[in-house]
Amino acid sequence: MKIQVLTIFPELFDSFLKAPLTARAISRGALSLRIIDIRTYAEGSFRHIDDSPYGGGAGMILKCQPVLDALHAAESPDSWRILLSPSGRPYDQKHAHKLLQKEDLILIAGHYEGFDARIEEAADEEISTGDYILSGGELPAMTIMDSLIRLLDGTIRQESTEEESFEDGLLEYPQYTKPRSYEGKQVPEVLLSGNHEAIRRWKLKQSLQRTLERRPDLLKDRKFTEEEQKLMEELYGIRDPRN
Ligand code: 9D3
Repeated sequence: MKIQVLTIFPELFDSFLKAPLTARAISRGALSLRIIDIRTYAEGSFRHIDDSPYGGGAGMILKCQPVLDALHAAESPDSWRILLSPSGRPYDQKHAHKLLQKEDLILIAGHYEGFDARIEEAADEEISTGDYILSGGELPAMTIMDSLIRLLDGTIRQESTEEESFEDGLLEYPQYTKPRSYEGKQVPEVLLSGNHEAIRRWKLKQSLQRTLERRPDLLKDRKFTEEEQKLMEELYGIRDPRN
């Protein structure tokens, strides 16, 4: 997979490029990553990348010329262009799997400001990483890249993707390691029992309980198995405690 990032703060990506996950994917040849400084495309003696908005309003707007020139220099016929924007579609794990199918991604990050709307038209989609205001699209770009790179074959053990939170629609069960007792708090007895079937049921029950109590929104369209319904009956006295 090839990823190119257009940004006016390329230095913000320095530590991301050095991070073990990223460095390993690049050296394996699974990833090519290029950080492009939009400012190098700015024209005119003042090299302006932004300007005030037509019609008035606070703040500055990223200009078409430097961003679209940088984009056109980076793009190929099979590029998928993503604009990072607080007005974009909220990102999730399902979306990560969709993007993993693309061979050539271009991520466009703004900073402090909005984009000229004609830049939005040049993108294939707009993505937000969540409902909070950041100072720019750089951390969202790194968030998306991190989620993709860890899914690239070989960077992590296959089994850990499958068991993971979100992949089966439930939050993770609580986990413990040594010691068995810490400040008077004990590791649940079942985990020490060696009874693999009992342990599997306990983990599933914990996952169900946590999801129902913390993130009921994740369960909106989920179907429950017979076993899950039985476990929820043990927990709440009913087989489907939603709503
Ligand atoms: C005054 C209106 N603001 C939008 C709510 C303007 C604005 C604020 C902050 C425009 C851009 C930004 C910087 N944020 C991003 O570029 C951004 C972002 C975010 O702030 N939150 C979650 N996801 C993203 S993706 C890009």
